[in-house]
Amino acid sequence: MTSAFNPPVDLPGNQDIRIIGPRGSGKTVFMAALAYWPNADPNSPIQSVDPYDNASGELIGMARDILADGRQLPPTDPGENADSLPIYTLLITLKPRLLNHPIAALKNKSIRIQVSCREYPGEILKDLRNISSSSSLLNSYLDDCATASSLLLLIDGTANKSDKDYAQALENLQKQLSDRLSLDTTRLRNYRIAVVFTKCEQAQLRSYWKDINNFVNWKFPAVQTVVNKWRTLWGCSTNYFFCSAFGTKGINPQPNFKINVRNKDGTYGVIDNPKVWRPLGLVAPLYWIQTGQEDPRLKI
Ligand SMILES: Nc1nc2c(ncn2[C@@H]2O[C@H](COP(=O)(O)OP(=O)(O)O)[C@@H](O)[C@H]2O)c(=O)[nH]1
Ligand SMILES: [Mg+2]
Repeated sequence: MTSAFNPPVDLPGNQDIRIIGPRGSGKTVFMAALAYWPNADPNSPIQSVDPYDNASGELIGMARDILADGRQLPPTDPGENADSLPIYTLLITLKPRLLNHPIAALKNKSIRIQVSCREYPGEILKDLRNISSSSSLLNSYLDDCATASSLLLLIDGTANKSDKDYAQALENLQKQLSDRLSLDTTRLRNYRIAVVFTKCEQAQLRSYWKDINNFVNWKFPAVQTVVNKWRTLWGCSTNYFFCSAFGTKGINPQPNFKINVRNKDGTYGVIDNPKVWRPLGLVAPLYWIQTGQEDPRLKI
């Protein structure tokens, strides 16, 4: 909670983010875990995450009633068009870091960012791969996406053999957005793309926590090539992150996760012990999208 006597400094700019990723990559769980922010660590640099609107209040309900009850969320309904999907707006309050926010730090003030996110259904990645048969629904998502200022691309880090499929979809996404934004070079340059690998509490990702570039190079080389090309063509910023909405548990940390299914698309299951549920790395990509800066305290 923020103090009424020493209100936080609001960082400028309200990034309008679109969340894109295959079905089951963890998009809704990411947003729900962020909004709910269970078992906040008093030593964490993140002071609080607060809903700003009714839609994000509903996310908290989903997290509390479904995830914290050890169940899976239903898939997101594709909706009639992009405008029928909710935009979730959250306020994230952080303890300042002298290096990034010297004035706030010296005044002992918190800093606050406001992020607005709209999640697209995973099906659009499939539609993007077969763009020739493009539907009016896909076009409505692409038109909406072109109005945003940044992308949060969520990929299940445990997925196998999906690299080329994702890369193909992302290449087409880049081309479609380029067609829609081609005259606006400032917009292109200011675009920020965060590629976030979810479910990183899983054993096969743990050894890469400190070496994400090596991970991307090894596991998602085609995605890496497309993202590099995208950055060069637009002159925009791109970055990679790991996160886990479920986190770990115990002194010798183990995934706080009970597995139901593992297949080539990824890993699916439920929270093992909701009482100690504490997400990892959810704020780092949003902070980077908002400020263009990295805060090492937020990274895992
Ligand atoms: N192991 C693990 N599984 C997760 C995590 N986040 C999501 N999942 C799993 O992925 C499934 C799909 O997540 P969801 O957010 O509904 O996917 P969406 O289709 O991208 O919105 C969930 O039901 C969980 O089983 C995570 O942090 N760790
Ligand atoms: Mg969803």
